[in-house]
Amino acid sequence: MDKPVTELNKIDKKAFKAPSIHRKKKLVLVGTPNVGKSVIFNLLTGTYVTVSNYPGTTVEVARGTGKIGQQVYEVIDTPGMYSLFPITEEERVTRTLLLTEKPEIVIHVVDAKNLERMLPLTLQLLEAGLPVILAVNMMDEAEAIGRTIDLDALAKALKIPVVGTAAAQNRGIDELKRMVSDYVRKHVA
Ligand SMILES: Nc1nc2c(ncn2[C@@H]2O[C@H](COP(=O)(O)OP(=O)(O)O)[C@@H](O)[C@H]2O)c(=O)[nH]1
Ligand SMILES: [Mg+2]
Repeated sequence: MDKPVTELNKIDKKAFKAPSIHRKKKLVLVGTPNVGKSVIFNLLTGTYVTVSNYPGTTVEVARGTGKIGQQVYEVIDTPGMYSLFPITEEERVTRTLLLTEKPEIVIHVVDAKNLERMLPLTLQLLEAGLPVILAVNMMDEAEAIGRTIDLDALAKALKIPVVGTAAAQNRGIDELKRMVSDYVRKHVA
């Protein structure tokens, strides 16, 4: 009569002691509207994506799963935000999500054409202690208007990984993935 109970205990303990490598890490995409977050989200995730209202709100958050290197991630696409100090419901949701879900990686996606207007949010995210990688997207459009961006200088100044991407052309995405893997290997146990 004792035996089944013991077996059950064993199973439960095993479930709770699953090694952390099998736990999905979280990767959150943030940035202002129309910078390419959802295009990057689609490139990072597979076909199984769920879109649901954030609890208690009408704000939609998309979640998918993607493998980067050897690690499986829950990838979360957030509504646009201009500031970590929320004015809109979308911003409030994104702020709450960032602070409660404790992602291992936050990718701040910015538009290379309007870089200087978007960097204040990068600084806010860093000040909040979030693990930020900067994806300078729309590099194709920046190049088309003759803008060059010194990504290395930016990375040195911000002391975070910075990658140039043109997501709509699938450019820079492999490098972005490599940076995510490197970051997680270095910073996350
Ligand atoms: N030229 C160019 N267009 C892009 C790039 N990335 C995204 N887009 C386009 O920009 C628009 C907004 O992208 P979306 O991913 O919906 O932005 P989100 O609002 O940040 O999620 C779409 O029409 C995309 O096809 C890029 O790197 N280059
Ligand atoms: Mg979007």
